Amino acid sequence: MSIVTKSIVNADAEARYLSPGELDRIKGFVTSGEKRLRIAQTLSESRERIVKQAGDQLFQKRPDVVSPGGNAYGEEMTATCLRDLDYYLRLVTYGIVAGDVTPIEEIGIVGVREMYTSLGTPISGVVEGVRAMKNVAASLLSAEDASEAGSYFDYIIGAMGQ
Ligand SMILES: CCC1=C(C)/C(=C/C2=NC(=C\c3[nH]c(/C=C4\NC(=O)[C@H](C)[C@H]4CC)c(C)c3CCC(=O)O)/C(CCC(=O)O)=C2C)NC1=O
Repeated sequence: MSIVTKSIVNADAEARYLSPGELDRIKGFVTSGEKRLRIAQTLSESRERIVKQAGDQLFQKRPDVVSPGGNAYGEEMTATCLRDLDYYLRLVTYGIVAGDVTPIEEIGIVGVREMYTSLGTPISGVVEGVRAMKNVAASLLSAEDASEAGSYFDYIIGAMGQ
């Protein structure tokens, strides 16, 4: 839910007008809108490059995951691994557009440890891949935009790293 919808739901539950604080937060959301959309657009357009380069960096750092016995060993499993990175990049663009990590949390964080554990996927490897995507994304953005985008990647890294 965006900050706009959330604020309206909260205010209406108490049959009151939006508070100055709520209006202020909505103003921040609207003011940063152009920047957030610009970032989401760049990341969406560059998704193949970001995923490919991040994958290369991940497999260089963690050759174990693509070696015999590794969870991403073999063409099909490697492709599934890269697909997961693409999923997380997509969720990052949702978060950036919403100005809120809730979509990332609901779609990609809740239950993720249990899921990866049951698949035998090393979560540290997924975190490494997300970190690599953050760096590749940063190289395509201005410093200011990279910092904004970075906070969403950091959210995933922090939430998975617990
Ligand atoms: C959008 C929300 C969402 C997520 C996050 C998601 C993840 C997800 N990753 C999966 C598998 C997988 N995920 C990986 C990923 C990796 N293995 C490694 O060693 C690397 C560290 C890592 C890549 C970075 C692999 C290799 C599999 C296949 C595992 C298997 O089939 O044994 C599966 C099992 C079903 C399938 O193969 O599609 C799910 C559900 N699905 C979703 O709908």
